Amino acid sequence: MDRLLMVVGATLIALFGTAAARAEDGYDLWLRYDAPQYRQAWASIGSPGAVSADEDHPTIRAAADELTRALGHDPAATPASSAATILIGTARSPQIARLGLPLAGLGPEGYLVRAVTAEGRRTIVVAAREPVGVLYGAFALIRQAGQGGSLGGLDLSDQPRVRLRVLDHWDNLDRHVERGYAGQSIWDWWRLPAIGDRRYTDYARANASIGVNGTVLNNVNAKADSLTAPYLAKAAAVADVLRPWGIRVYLSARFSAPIELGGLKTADPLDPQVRAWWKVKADEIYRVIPDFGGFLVKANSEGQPGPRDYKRSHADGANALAAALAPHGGVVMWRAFVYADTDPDDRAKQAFTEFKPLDGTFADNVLVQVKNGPIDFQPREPFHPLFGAMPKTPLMIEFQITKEYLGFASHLAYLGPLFAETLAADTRGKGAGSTVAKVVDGSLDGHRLSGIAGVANIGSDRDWSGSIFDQANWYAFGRLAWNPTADPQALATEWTRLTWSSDPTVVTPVVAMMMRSRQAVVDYMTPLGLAHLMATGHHYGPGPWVSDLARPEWNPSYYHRADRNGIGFDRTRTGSNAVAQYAPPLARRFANPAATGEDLLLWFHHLPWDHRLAGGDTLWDTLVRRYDRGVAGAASLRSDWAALRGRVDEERWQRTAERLAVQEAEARWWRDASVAYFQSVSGRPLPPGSAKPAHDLDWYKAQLFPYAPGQGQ
Ligand code: BDP
Repeated sequence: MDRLLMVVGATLIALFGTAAARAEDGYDLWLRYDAPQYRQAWASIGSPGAVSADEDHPTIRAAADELTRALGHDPAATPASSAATILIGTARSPQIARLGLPLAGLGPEGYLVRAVTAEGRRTIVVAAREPVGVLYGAFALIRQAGQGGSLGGLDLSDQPRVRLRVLDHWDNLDRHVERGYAGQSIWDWWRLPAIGDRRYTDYARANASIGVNGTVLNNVNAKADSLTAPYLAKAAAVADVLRPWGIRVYLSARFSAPIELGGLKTADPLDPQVRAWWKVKADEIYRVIPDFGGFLVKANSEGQPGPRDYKRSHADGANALAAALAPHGGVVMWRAFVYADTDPDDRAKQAFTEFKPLDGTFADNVLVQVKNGPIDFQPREPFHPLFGAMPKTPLMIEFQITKEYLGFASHLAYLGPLFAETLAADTRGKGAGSTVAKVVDGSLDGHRLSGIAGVANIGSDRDWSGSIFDQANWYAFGRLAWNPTADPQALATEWTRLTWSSDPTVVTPVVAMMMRSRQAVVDYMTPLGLAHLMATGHHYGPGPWVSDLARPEWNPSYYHRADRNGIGFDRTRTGSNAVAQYAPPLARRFANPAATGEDLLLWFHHLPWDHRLAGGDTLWDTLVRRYDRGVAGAASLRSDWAALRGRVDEERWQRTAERLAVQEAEARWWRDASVAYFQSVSGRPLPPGSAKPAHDLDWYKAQLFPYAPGQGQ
């Protein structure tokens, strides 16, 4: 009998003893509270047995439950007694008030986390002015525990620099996600509102943990249906789940809804009936969603209706909706992503041309939402010239977290460096130091409203984002929205410890892979400042040869302008003069190829193939070598990952290895197809040591992918 028990015991140890090898499917994201470092961190402060809170508020309850879960306890069970405790609350809590903590200086979302001794007990106190600050403090404490190491002497305090930290879901009502590569929409509109999903809560937890406080539930290419009573009831059900986690719901509004839903003959924003319709609609929304955030609007862009249809300005349109929301405290996020095939001017200039003159004419509760670059979420773009040029208007920045143009969810491209590169760019709008980050957080021009939006990469896939590494882009987005000057490498390190392992032999190589991954993608897709060379429609794979589409600016040939003599888009005075949209010191820099820098060279300049770069090589040779460097980069990501087998759980290792193999193969495909095409134009030999493409150009042109995921509908 005893022997039998021993055998069973030994088997159990064999099965469960190797904690690192526990099967994981990525569902827990960066909130993996079973990871060994948590236990060590809690032990360092006496293994708190309970979370103590004496305020009855749903957000405080959410914070307490999350901490209880992170401590490894069952939130439903009676708290265990121990010598240590975690005390959470606002100044309205008598226990917190007694401690006399300096809470007054914190903003409404700020927090303070400290190790103290209260009533003779070791206590970690998580305190804030408002419940949502307590929630953020709880997650800061958990994040700290997840980094490994001791929590003794803890003293953390922080608050967000940006007010609206928003995910934009490009999710349709039939659950198709435009530019989504992680399954279907998590919003199951058909089953809502009666039938919920545990995922909604876990989505809220994940977002709260990184500070995201708003979500736009539906696609910017919006259907008016989402503003009908049944769909508002569905959105209200989601809002009810998200509310305790400090997250407000927003909706994309279709500008022509007064016609489609209201039966009006016009959607003219200055028409009194149209304005009355929006007011009644806003009142209806706030009856079911009392803390509704507001509208996101894509107007007169890529076929969407808008105020220009009635010869009104974008400000007229935005202000009409803003007037309806203002009595309820809602905002309008009005997108500046506009360009028209009827406008012969450089596409990169059109948003600036249209919006800059409107500066100062938007209502107080309007933010203009500007993509990070002047074209469209490319692997690398200069910052959008509207940043620094509209001081009287709060400008939100919009990033794309989903990787429409960076290899979908199968390529590793950590976007922290892309986001940070844009945010750190100096617009020179008000002299040196006028960074995009300061424009966006409102500090440069003293705006009360500020915001950052990211197009979500979240779907119904078990791992949420289509790959484990794509979770890092969601994470980095949230953390940079909280603090736009955060260091992307520090965020990669933090995420890696939470997601993969706190073992330095994992953290160091994984962070190194992440930090070079985006440049590798730039190199094998669009090196030296090239852009928009992907195939038509789905944007999957290379298509630099495409030049027969009806709208000129939909053709890759419009962007690269390669011919027998050279390559690149001349945006200097001899070309479109887009450089003049930047502040004078930058305009001068970008007008000069030697000062522009290689990363943006062909964005601003059309140069001969023989043009010599700083390193002494010709432009042609450098271009090919950049493509080669990109392929080598992808290959090294794969081999570095191979070396990590056994150091992280096998299931996630394997899933990641599969994707890195796809990335390497597709990097070669991109490189070979691009080199084959550009060589057919330049007529030049490949530089020594550079391999011939695997196929001829016609083979690459013949590759078609009608069923690639994520297409617009
Ligand atoms: C483009 C996408 C398209 C979006 C558009 C937008 O291809 O699906 O609708 O951006 O931002 O990059 O509105």
